[in-house]
Amino acid sequence: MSKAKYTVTAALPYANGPLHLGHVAGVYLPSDIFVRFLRMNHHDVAFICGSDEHGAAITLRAKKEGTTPQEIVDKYNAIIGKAFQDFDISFDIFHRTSAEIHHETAQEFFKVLDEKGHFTKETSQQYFDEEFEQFLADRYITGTCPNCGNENAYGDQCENCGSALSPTDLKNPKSTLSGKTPIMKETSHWYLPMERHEDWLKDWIQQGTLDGVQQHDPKKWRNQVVGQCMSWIDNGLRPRAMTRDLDWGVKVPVTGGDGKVLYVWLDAPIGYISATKQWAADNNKNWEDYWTGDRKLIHFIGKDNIVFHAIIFPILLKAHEGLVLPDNVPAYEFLNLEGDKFSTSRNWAVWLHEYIEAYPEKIDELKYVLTAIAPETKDSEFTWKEYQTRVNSELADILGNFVNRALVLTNKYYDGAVPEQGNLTEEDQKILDEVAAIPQRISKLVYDYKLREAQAEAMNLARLGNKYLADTEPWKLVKSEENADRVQTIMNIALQITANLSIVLKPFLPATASKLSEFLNFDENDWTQAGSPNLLPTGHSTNKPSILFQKIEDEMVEKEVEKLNAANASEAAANFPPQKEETSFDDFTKLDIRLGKILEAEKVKKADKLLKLLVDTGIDKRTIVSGIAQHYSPKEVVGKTVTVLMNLAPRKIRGVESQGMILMAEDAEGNLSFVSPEKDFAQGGEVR
Ligand code: B3M
Ligand code: ZN
Repeated sequence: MSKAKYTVTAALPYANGPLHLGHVAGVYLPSDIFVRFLRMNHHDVAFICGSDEHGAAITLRAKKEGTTPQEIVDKYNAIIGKAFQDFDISFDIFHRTSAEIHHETAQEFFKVLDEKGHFTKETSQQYFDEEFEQFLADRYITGTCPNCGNENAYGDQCENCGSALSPTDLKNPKSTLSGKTPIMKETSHWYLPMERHEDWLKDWIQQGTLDGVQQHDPKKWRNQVVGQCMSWIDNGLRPRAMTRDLDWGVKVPVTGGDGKVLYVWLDAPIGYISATKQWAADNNKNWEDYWTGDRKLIHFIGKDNIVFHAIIFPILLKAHEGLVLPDNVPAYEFLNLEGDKFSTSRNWAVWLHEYIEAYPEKIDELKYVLTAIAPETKDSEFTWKEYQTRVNSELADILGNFVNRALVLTNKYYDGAVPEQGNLTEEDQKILDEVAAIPQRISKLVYDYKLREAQAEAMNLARLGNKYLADTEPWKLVKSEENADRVQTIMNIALQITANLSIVLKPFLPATASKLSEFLNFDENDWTQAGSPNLLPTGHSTNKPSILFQKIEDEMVEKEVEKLNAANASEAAANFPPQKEETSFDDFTKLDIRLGKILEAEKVKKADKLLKLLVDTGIDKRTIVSGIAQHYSPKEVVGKTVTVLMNLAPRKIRGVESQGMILMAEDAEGNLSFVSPEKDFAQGGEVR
């Protein structure tokens, strides 16, 4: 039976910042392990990635840094591309969506769908930022997620609960350009009427069939992928705008498209195809071999990309006709860091390029730990302490220790030559049976995308060898001549285990596997050779080993944790004023702070920042003027319970006498929030 052919994609990282360990653990490392394994098993495979260079994430970063989107994407495409290279992620191509071949491919794709009538042209009211004179979509608008209450949800998705949203779904929408509440304005766009595809999608997701013909095995899809897709479908698919009023992106290639670009989630997945085209052109191949016919398309992604890869892109691929649909979408949950979420804005991250710069000799140590804790089915946690524990007590004490013993003793007893494998005891045979079984267990786990368990299985081979030497103690037996044959057999088996490790570790720890090959003078890339009891013939010469893994000292852990806290603190300090001078408790008791309820609200004439509020304080109803009009509309605040500084001297503001102050909280981005009790207290309650 000919081997299945694969096209494996890894989510295109936005070129608006560096990669952190969360990105690596949840997409790029697992996809690399999977592809390395496929290559060792003689599958025809293309491994595709590149940077995602359009969308609001890029233009907002450019605005923040006072530069152009092109400069931003050039900078981060280079940083990310180099980090992947230095971390030995073996893409066949790392491309980019600002490349001309991508614009051409995406425009051609759009025209095919448009000519086939898969879009509808709709005119609608969209949010518009009057100050910036720009329509707001996707990440240009934030607000409260209707599903989970996350107040920083984006106009196209909530990264907290993974929901795909439309801007009008958001509560308290705010422009990320001006910070103001946007107005609604008419515009027209091309929509993908996804509801038309509901029937076939349901069968395809749940049964893996198209028109009754089996396409893929849905049992191999992760529950959270099927679950999220089915809840999206059950909530009713709706038309989704596939174009935007923006100037940075792939221009809409049909009449009426002036000033409009393709929606980034239409454009970016087509980046997989354009990258394949570029790679095929560079390597004298036909790109269509990788996107048509009998080919398994696998999308490695994070869970916040599920609906874009398992619903929207499949609809587009099917509508285009002639292209394969995904065979699997292994989506990863989130990796957290030292008890908190990774956060670029709070600088709570371990950046991949910084790790590589600091520890160029510890690439496999990080690969091992990230695979061992990979968030395959639930969120997981990276801590520097666990990194140290796993490197020291698993890599060094088990794998490193075993390999070192096997080779040092071979060099000591036999001058590096593989001794003869004599008569086998029952225990020996059990060991060799296990040596034969482990590679098969690894294979099944990898084909089922269970890479965390697969790596653990590979480590079990090292455990097996370590225990075998500890139990047989050849260093004791060798003391008497009568045991010479027995010691030869033990050492031969230990070396066969080491040779098998040099094969089964290759997908997970390629640098370590190479070192083993060097020690053994043996380099086998054919997975089917793994499991053999005779990889090294008698007399084969081996080399003296070096230490595979240096132990991680406490100082490194302390340094990294301090660096993390310092970066977070400096980020916070950079965003917040320093503490004011000390005050006394007596001074504090002079402040009369109580809960109030806003009864009425109106804008103050000729003052775009002020609201005039009527507040019930429990002891009276008073007028208070508050500078929140750019953050809240009058109707949004009526009925809210707020915290009031009561005994502030009355002040006339724009002709209105204000008796007190409403206390507000402000975050690093300048967003405001009322300071309200977490319990539903009535007005009048004292705050102290
Ligand atoms: N650029 C990654 C993200 O959402 C997004 C993936 C595109 S894959 C076509 O963080
Ligand atoms: Zn949400």
